[in-house]
Amino acid sequence: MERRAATGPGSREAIAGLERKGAVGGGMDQGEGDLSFPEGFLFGAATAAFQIEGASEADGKGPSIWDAFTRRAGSVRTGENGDIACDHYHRYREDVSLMAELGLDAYRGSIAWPRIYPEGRGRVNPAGLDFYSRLTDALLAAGIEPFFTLFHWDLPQRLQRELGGFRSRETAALFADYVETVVRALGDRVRRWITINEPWEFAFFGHVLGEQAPGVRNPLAYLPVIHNLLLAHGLALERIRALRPKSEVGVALSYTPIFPATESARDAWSAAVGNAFMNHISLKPLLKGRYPELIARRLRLFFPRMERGDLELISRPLDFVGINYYSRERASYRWYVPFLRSWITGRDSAEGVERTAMGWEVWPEGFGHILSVLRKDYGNPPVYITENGAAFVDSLVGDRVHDPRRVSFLARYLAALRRSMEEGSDVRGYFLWSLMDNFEWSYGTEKRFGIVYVDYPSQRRIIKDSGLWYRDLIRRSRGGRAHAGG
Ligand code: IFM
Repeated sequence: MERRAATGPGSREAIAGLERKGAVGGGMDQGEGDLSFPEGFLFGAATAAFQIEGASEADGKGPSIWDAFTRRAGSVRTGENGDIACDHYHRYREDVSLMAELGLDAYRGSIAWPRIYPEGRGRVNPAGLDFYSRLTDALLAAGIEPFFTLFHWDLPQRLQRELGGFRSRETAALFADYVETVVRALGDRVRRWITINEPWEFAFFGHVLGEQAPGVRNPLAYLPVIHNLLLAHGLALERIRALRPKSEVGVALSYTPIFPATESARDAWSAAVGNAFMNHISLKPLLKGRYPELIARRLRLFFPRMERGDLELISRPLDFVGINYYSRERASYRWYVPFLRSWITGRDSAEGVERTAMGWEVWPEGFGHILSVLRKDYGNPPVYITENGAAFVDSLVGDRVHDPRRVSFLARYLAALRRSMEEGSDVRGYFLWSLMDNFEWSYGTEKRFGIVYVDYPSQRRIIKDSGLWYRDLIRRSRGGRAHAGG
């Protein structure tokens, strides 16, 4: 059961007010602050290959760990798999037209490694490369800049079986080979690349909790997987720079600020551990060349063997940091949690907190918090918001999807982002998660994050009110100018 604040910007009253004012799906006055972004700021939307493409065996694609995982009984709440998803593989032209209708400057999609190397290494599948080449051309023809993520969790299953996936350093080296093949094929048209999406989620949900692919439950895998993913990033960045020196390369990291559950000193300490464990675990090695001290000390027994030069490679200068931001969580001291003594949850906070359909607290101020940490502790790097958005329960009524809660969410988060730019953060663009409803991992298609509704039985796409609102925001921000990207 979802809970919603009784008063305040996300309350029923406020949302009803927005609907009365006609702000939802039309006008711009959300009363949340300045929503005018500087010239050149990129407005985009994001997706990931496994979540939208379907066509899981088409044209020589090999199986990924997600194909294998979703076939295990009980792995996805709805019992679905990704065989069809949004059928984007066959409908990409229609989807690019939708992006153009929304006026996007840029699109963040991902490339499926097993479409390019069905076995993860060795034989290249030209049909896979051809798909992304056609997609790139369609985007460019529509004036939309492609930002491709090279690893958004769909590792070739064969590498999982033979090498243990990212538990092995060899997988990092193979990732760099795959990236080289992709950049050779697309680098004449694609300038900006995101190496890895959310190393923390991949390592923790996939290898500690086993709630996501590859479904491993082994806390000992956490640090090796994180380290090898960061290594994969560093090796890939080197290859991209060598092949295409003018490219811009970044990484997409989730950032979930952790706050103490109470005012006790112990909870404050637990929150510091929580932030180190979830957020600084990738930021710090990437931007400062070392792991957070709290983790390095407490989990020293569990670090993999590192080779000389690893951290240097991992911390090569990035062109931008991608931040995926949704919500905050809280930490309490628990003596019985091994090594960390910290219990982190997003679900225990006070009654009356506004939440999305994922149960995540709506906290727009998080942008201000994260960006101030990046300014103060990490030298204010150039940032793209590579994901932000919300799942709500949406329904198709006639030909419309009224989603005032998503409009209100976006208006408040974007206004908070705008404020942190005023405070000096170098934010260059924003990718809304997600362009369209899609396969939300172990939740299947039950959770809808899109600004475009997907009617799965017919695969019809319908732009939601939030999509119309975003289109208007982009138009107004552009003030009659052409796309910033493209
Ligand atoms: O759908 C995911 C995405 O793949 C990674 N970041 C969070 C999104 C919402 O859960």
